Amino acid sequence: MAVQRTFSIIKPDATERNLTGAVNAVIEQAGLRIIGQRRIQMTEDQAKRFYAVHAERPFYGELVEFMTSGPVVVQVLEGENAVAKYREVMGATNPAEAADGTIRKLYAKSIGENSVHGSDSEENAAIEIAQFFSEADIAG
Ligand code: RTP
Ligand code: MG
Repeated sequence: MAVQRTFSIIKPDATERNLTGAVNAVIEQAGLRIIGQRRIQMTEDQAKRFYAVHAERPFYGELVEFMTSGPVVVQVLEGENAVAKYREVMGATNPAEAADGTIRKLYAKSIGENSVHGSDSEENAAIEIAQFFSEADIAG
């Protein structure tokens, strides 16, 4: 399996509860390396563009409002099979369905306020990383 990159966001419900380090500990214990990281306040335009794929979904407005409600930490993760590995480490979208030990089982508040984002494919990972990082801000 090849070394891949994936894109991660520690969402506002987690930064608000001072859980950045706790989330990063789970990521690193899973063998993923944090090779880029920045704390930002997402603008409405950034959040709308990032979640454009969900524009027609009923929760889109709520999602954009949530993602701009406080600071987020955007990250580039690297490791063997990183895209699928991080999805596994995050757990199911709905924390009630997330497996024990996953970030969402440990920390998510609800299906909307679910602490982390992770890319769902290698192609989307590249697009999402490019939205928030230049190569100069990534060091593997
Ligand atoms: P993500 O994109 O954030 O990594 O999460 P995901 O793939 O597990 O879930 P996705 O279907 O892509 O949904 C994106 C985010 O929208 C919010 N959501 N709210 N209220 C709802 O029913 C609902 N469903 C989804 C969550 O914040 C989810 O992570
Ligand atoms: Mg998704």
